[in-house]
Amino acid sequence: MKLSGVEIRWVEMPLRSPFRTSFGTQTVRQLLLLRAVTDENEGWGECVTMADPVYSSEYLEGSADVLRRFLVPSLTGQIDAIAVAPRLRRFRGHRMAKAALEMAVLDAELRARGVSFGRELGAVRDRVPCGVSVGIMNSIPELLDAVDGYLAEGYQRIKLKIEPGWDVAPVRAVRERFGDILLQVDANTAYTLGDARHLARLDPFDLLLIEQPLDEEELLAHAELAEVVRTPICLDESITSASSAADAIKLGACQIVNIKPGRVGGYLEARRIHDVCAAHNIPVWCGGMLETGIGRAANVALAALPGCTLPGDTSASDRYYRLDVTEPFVLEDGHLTVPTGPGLGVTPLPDVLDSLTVKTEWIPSS
Ligand code: NPG
Repeated sequence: MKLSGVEIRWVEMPLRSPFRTSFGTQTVRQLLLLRAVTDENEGWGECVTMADPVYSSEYLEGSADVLRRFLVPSLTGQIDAIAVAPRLRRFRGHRMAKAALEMAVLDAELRARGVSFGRELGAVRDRVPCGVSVGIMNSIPELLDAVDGYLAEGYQRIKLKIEPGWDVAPVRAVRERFGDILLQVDANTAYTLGDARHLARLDPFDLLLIEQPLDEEELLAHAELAEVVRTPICLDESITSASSAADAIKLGACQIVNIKPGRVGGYLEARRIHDVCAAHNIPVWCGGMLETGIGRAANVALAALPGCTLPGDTSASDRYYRLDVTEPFVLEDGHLTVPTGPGLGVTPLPDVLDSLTVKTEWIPSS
């Protein structure tokens, strides 16, 4: 396959309600959609970087810049998806930008071959149970209302965003009100090892896991924390590759892993992490980064792999957006259906995409 170039679209998607985490409040999701044009087919990719470098060091304009100046121009001559990561390896970091480019090439390739993402990645389910991530709220009654609504919609698991000052009380309130639901928390690195005893106060609430309590570089500290808290520790930000996953497991820094394809450089590396974890009996689940229907389609395929034994942050389109760029993903009986069409199995609706696009740029590959 030969890549002629990539069209980047800057897309702005208003959120239905503000989404607050320990790293800030989102009201609009700004992201990049990529359309790879090859001599065989076109493919779509989604770059999940945020506008500001607050979740990781990557940010939207940085991703656009590295795609324009280094990544896309490296994909000259014959190329297939498996060769994308090795070609881009000499450029350090920028995993979300690399993931988006590999995803677009993989989509083009799979569409040409008539194979779905799910089949290519090794999906074993035709639908996946879905969890929902609930942001930090202004008050406990507001939180309880939100959780009540999501449970009524059928979500199978609730994840509460926490930070110092918003942790034990909201968890207790949700547990007391809703009883024996699947419940977990996500700290997005908001704590230090000095908070270990405080975090152990979450133990009585039988959480599925506590996600990324400490800084992303603190693998050893996570292992020490695991000696103090009984709640299983899940890593997100710390896991950037199959090799870092293997290290974290060996060190005892995590008992569960959140896989986000953007964070780890693409769906092919995501599958390797899945395989490493499966080999060590470490459960994994598919994280989310407020994707459009494009990223969601691929995430749902990943979530259907055999080792994804916990519900993912694979919510329906209407959790975040009134208008998605594709046909919306709709929750049915707490599940989303894994697309079966070639490639992602979904494409952007041209008029909707145009209405959400604020800028477009063509980057030739040579
Ligand atoms: O359902 O897509 C979703 C969002 C799940 O909470 C969620 N994502 O820290 O995991 C996270 C958080 C996030 C969102 C991180 C956007 C980065 C960007």
